[in-house]
Amino acid sequence: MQHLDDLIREAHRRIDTSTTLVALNDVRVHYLGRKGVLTEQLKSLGALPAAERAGAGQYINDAKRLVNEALDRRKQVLEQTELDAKLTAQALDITLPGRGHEPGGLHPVTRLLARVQALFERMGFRMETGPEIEDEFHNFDALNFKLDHPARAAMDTFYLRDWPLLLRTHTSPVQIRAMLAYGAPIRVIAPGRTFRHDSDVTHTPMFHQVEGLLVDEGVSMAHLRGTLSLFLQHFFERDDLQLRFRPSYFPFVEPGAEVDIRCIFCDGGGCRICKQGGWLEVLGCGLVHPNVLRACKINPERYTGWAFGLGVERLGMLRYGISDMRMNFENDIRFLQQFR
Ligand code: 2U9
Repeated sequence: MQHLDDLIREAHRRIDTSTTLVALNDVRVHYLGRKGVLTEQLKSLGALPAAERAGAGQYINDAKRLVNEALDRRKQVLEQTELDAKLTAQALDITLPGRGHEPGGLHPVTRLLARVQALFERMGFRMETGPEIEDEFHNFDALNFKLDHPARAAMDTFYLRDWPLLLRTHTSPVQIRAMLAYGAPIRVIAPGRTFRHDSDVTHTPMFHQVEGLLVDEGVSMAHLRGTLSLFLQHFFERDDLQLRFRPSYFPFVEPGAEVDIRCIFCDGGGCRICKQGGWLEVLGCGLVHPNVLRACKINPERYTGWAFGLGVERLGMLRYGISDMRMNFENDIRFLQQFR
């Protein structure tokens, strides 16, 4: 009995000093398992004289019950401790706001196109589109390009294997098709993708243009200037915007001009953007060449017309300060996020 009391005391001490559930289970197996110390004690009862057997059995069973209860209590404590540790380690602040979803946005080129289109549609221009794969007639011949004009050379134009097909180098063939389809008078804008064999900070092999065309009786350079002036004032949101027409050459117009605006960054004082010149080139234009009208079955003795062409990415450079044209087409989310 003395031996048993020592065993029980030792069991309680080991239970109370167990610090993990695994260690506690080892203690349970050691005392109460199939070959456990207390279990063996019960088995050895048979060796006792019959008179002592019942009392000793009762004593051992009481001891087993007490040890069992002590094990259960300790188990609850350790389980709670382990749970507390786990909760602390995996602490979640459920009061924090969620990450949410970033709203998408329109690509800067899409925004600029929509803006230019909206302004011209308000002035009565109809939007026309056409194929990106064109032929030499609509892209060059009908636009008064001589056969040896340098822009036809393969270094500027992407020719397809199936001559005379090519990727259009401007949207002008759209207006050729429109004049052939509807005749004069006509008032259209042609937005879309164009392709040239060119790539650096201010050129990408694919870029967007908006071109405009107006043909009617008695149309002059004065109408052209008035229309472009109104458009540019609204586009740049400056009603005191100053324009400058410089003579220039394009085979499809005569006379041809390039249009500059007073630098919107320095108001003409001279800065990095206008290279100290005080002016920014924004588009090209002119009176439609009689040969072009003739190619479209319009009588140049009766009708005159004007046209303009602008590069959308170039307008983005001026309106949003995009310094490298290639950024428009890299799909870098840090670039695109700035146009939401
Ligand atoms: C037809 C007749 C005439 C369109 C024109 C320009 C001048 C011009 C450039 C602007 C920047 C091309 O994208 S860019 O490099 N365009 O300077 N475009 S007149 O004239 C036309 C178009 C169609 C039937």
